[in-house]
Amino acid sequence: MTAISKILIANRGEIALRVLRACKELGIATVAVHSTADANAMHVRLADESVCIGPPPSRDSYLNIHQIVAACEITGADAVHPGYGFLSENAKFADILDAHGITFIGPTAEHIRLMGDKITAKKTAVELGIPVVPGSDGEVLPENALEIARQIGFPVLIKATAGGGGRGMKVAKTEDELEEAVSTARSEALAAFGNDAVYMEKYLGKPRHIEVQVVGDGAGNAIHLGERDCSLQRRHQKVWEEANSPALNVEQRMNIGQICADAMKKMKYRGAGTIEFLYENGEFFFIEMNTRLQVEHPITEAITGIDLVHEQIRVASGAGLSVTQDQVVFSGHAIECRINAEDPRTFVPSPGTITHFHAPGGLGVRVDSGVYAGYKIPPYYDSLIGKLIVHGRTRVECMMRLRRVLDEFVVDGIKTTLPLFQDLVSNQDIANGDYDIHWLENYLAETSA
Ligand code: MV4
Repeated sequence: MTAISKILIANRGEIALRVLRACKELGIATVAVHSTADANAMHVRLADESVCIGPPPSRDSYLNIHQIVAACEITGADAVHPGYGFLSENAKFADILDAHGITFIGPTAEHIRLMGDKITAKKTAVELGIPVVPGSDGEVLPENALEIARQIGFPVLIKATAGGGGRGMKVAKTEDELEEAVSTARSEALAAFGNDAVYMEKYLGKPRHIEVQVVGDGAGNAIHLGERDCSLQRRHQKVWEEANSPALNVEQRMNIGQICADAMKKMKYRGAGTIEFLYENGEFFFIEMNTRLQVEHPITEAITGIDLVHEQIRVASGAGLSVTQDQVVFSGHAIECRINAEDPRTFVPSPGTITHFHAPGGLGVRVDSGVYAGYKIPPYYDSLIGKLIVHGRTRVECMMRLRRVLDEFVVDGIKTTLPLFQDLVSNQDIANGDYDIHWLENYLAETSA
């Protein structure tokens, strides 16, 4: 056991607040770090202590490892929670903290590296008994691409091994398109990630994106907390997520969940993780694993009652998980809407001052946000300003509640994506849970003026 008494939160915005709340509940002291642009941010105000770590650009502040380590030394923080984004999946950061005797609240650097490289991630998934998308065994070179593609069968998808999150992918529908797809994917991968290695998969045409939440204690015990359906996205940015997936029944949920939990036990995974699948015609295909807390974790918390950040802190300190798989009870349905400071049709960012802010309330409503009336949204960071999470006993009740809650939500002075959710909550396909990963982009194209 490595007791944790002070946590430095290496993040900003709603997730910094989210982590801070968990620390307070556990009686752990908190240190906020911030750029000069975030001096007035809520996470700074609510933390026990704060340290300014640099100028507005992320690379000089929230991504500046040396400044963050220095802030730990100055304040005597014994652990760091990285939130999501920024340094949350940076293996070098985990190594450096380790070398300084500071606990990284997350998996081992080795596991971060393993899953960061998409070819080794997929190989590992196969070894652990997780079903994967049919594809190349490893790297694909221009000279062997055609042979591999013929074995897989067209259409195929070329992906960057250093990629993830959809960057650097190219589809080849036929043999004629293959050579160009491979060479463009390789040069884009080199430019974006400094690594031109690519691999190949069977291209799935109309899948859903379903991900399984896992938590492990690093000593061979692990559980799953069900799945989230994140199919509603635009340009690889999730917009609306729900738990459970409207596409799965209890048996499918427990089956894929058990496969994931068993895999995490075998690898002795520590911390929270998400195993991402494409789901088509009743089958799951692993694509990637995220070794961090995710933006949409609150919908899992809503249906399980389990605080994922509490669990992360527990396992980081060696205290083990607070529940066994048998004690996990899934209850009802939850939906998260990501509220971005963006035009709801064009998604152009809309920074500026919030003049009025009223968050909705009532049974089954959670708002995670760091903004307030009078707050000026800086232009330097992600446009997520809050998350609305609604829970109901059934999906129908959840949707009815969401409609009511959206009417109550007021954010004035800037544009937000709230009007988009007003449209979605009244849409028939959404009501039926009948959507795939392309649904939202098609809907936006069809309904644009
Ligand atoms: C795919 C795919 C179809 N077939 N792989 C995009 C993000 C990255 N994590 C994987 N992605 C995809 N991989 C095969 N073999 C389609 C996508 C994809 C996608 C996946 C999840 C959510 C939204 C998406 C939007 C476009 C493409």
